[in-house]
Amino acid sequence: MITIALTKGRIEKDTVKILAKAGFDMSFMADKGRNLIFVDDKQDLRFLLVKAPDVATYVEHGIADLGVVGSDVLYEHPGSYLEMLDLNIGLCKFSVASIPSYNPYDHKRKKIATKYPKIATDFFNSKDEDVEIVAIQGSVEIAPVIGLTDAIVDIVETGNTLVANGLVVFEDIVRVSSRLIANSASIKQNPEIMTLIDRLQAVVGNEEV
Ligand code: PRT
Ligand code: MG
Repeated sequence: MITIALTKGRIEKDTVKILAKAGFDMSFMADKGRNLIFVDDKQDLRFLLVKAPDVATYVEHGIADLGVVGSDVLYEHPGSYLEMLDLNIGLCKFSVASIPSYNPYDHKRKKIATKYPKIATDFFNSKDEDVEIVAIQGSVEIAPVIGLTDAIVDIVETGNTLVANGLVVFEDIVRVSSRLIANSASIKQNPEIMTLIDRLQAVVGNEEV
């Protein structure tokens, strides 16, 4: 039995599509209801639907052999799992955004609101810019509007959320996509896991990252 932890939510559908394209019968997940564990004895597969940061936790502890999770989450929660494939889904980017009148050069020590303190800190440090991070749990977009911070670091996909809140992108930080991660002991113990990864790689068509 191979266990795969999937990020519940917006990247779930595309992940299931990739698995179906790779030849797995995913119909057992069609009627999800409130189920969080799906077992298919015929294909010897088990799926866990969990919150994004927990995907890495299940894989690290070897409860899941494989996991699918955004690179944003992996960056923020580094751990002892192997990154096997870029699945090229869940595409978005990290950007620095603020109100249009914001001038980055006005602020010697920038105050930045974000749900992603590590990526924000590393980005400004890499540019030798002095930064104060204000960790926010959500609705980050309002922070520069109401004057809590000078700008934000957040995920941007279509840009609609920024526009709706009167913000513009000042700088892009890095591309974000969903990755296939693996437990290293699982890979050594069960050769069928590598076979499964090869099948997924044939669908997404890229080299190991
Ligand atoms: O939202 P929730 O708390 O339920 O869970 P989550 O954020 O952990 O999961 P989910 O399903 O929202 O996101 C899962 C993964 O999808 C993330 O880890 C990213 O890798 C990827 N992804 C792709 C996105 C987006 N696109 C995205 N647009 N994650 C979040 N967003 C949010 C973003 O935070 C911002 O608020 O959408 C808003 C911006 O979208 P646009 O289109 O208006 O620019
Ligand atoms: Mg979300």
